[in-house]
Amino acid sequence: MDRLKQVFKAKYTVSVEEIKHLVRDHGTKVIDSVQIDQVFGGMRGIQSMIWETSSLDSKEGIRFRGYSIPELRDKLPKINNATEPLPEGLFWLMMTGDLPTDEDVAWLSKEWANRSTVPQSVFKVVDSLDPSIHPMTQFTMAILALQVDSVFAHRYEEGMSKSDYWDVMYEDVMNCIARLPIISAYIYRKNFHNNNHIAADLNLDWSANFAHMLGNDSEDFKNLMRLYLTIHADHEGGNASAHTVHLVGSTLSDAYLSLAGGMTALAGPLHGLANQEVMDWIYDMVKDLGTRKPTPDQIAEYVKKTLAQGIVVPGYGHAVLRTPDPRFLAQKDFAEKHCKSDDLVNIVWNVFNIVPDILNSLGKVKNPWPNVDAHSGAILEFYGVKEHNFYTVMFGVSRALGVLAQLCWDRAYGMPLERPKSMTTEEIKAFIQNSSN
Ligand code: HAX
Repeated sequence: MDRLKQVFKAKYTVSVEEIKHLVRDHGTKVIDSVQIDQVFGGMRGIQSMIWETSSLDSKEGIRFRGYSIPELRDKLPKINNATEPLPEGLFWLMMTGDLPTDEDVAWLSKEWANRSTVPQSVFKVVDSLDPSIHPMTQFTMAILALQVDSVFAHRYEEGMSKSDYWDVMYEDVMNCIARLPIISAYIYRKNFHNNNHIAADLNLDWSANFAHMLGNDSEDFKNLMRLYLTIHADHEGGNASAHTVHLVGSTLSDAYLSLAGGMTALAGPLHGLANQEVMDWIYDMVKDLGTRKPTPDQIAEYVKKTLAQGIVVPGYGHAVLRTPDPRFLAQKDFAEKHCKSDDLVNIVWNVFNIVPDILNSLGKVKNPWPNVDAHSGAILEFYGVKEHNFYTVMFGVSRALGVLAQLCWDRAYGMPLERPKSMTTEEIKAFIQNSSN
C-alpha cells in the first residue's frame, strides 16, 4: 500500500467509527428546516451533504481542512524552488486532514508522474473531434474516454466486495489526476498550436509539467500554474460541479464518469465558464470603447450598458460568498508582483473598483463582489495563454483535485445513493393550505 493510501486508510477508519456513533446517538436531531423560497430558489443554504475536504464561509471564503488561502500559501510545501505551494500538497491535505511534509509532496509528484501514461485510444478520440467543438466539451469527452482504464469498473464487473470500493476508487482517482494535465495540454496544442504537441517532462512537478506542455517554461508561469491549480481545487460540496460529481458518484459510477458529469456543470456560464465570459466581455469593452486603457467613467458606462441589455456582469456575484473572493485576491496579489503594468490586468482592477457600487445600486444583487473568475483570464493572457475558451478546461484540471479527493471519502464512508425528494407546485400549494388551516 502506497504512502498516501496508508495514511488515508488510517484516517478514514477513525472517521467511519465516529460517524457510526454520531448517527446512532444524534441521528434524529434537526439541523435545518427547509423554506418554500429555498425549494423554489435553487436550494440555497440547505445543509444536506457531507463534504470533508473544504468548507465555505460567506464572509471568510473557502477553508481547506480549516486553512484559508493565505494560510495555505504560507504553510503548504514549496519544493523545486517554487514561490507558490504545489497542488500536490493541497491534495494530501484534503485526503488526510494533515499538512504534508516536503517529502510527502515530492513523493506525490513522482507518483502522479509514474501514473501519467494516457491510453492511445484517448488521443484518438480527441484527434477525431472537430475543432469547432468547445474545448470544455472535448475535455469532458477525453475524460470519458479515459474511463477505459477504470480499475473500479473492471473490478466491479468481476465481482468485488463493498469493503474494497475505497481502495479501487483511490487507484482511479490517482490515475485520473495524473493524466488530466496531459489530456488538457493535448487539447490545447491540438486546437490552438496546429497539433504541435510538447512531450511531458516527468521530472517536473504536476503544475510545472502542465505549464511546460502548454508551451511556457518560465518559472513565473510555473508558479502561476501552482497557484491557479491550488486555489480552484475545491469550494465545498454545494457548488454545481462538486455536487454533480458527488451525485453521479453516489450511483457507484466510477471516478471518470463522475468527474465528466461535474465538468459538464463547470462548463455553464453561471459557473466555470465565467472565466471565459469575463475575458470576452473585457475584449468587447475594449473594442466598443476603442482603447485598452479605459477611464473609470468609460468602464462605468460600459457596465451600465451591459446591465441594460439584461446581461449579468461576468465574474461578479456568488451564491454563497458575501465579500471579495479570497481566490480573486490571491490572484490580484500575484499580478501585483508579476504583471502590474499590463493593460488587461489594470482593466480587471478598475472594474473591481467600479462594479460593486453599480451592482449594489440595483438593490437585488446579494453579493456585488468579484469571484475567482474575474481575475484569472487576464493573468493567463499575460503569460501567453490567450485562447479564452480554454480557460474553463484549466479550472477543470484543478477542480478535479477536490471533487476526486471527496469521492475517496464518499467511498470510504460507504455513502448511499443520493436521492432527495422533489415536490410539485400543486403539492406545495396543498401544503400551504393545510398548514394555514
Ligand atoms: N450581474 C448582474 N446581475 C446579477 C449579478 C451580476 N454579476 N449577480 C447576480 N445578479 C442578479 C441575478 O441575476 C438576480 O437577478 P433576477 O432576480 O433578476 O433574476 C439577482 O441579482 C439576485 O441574484 P443573487 O441572489 O445575488 O445571485 P444568485 O445566487 O442567484 O446567483 C451567480 C449567483 C453567480 C449565478 C450570479 O451572481 C451571476 O450570474 N454572476 C455572474 C456569472 C458568474 O460570475 N458566475 C461565476 C460564479 C462563481 C463560480 O461558480 N465560478 O466558477
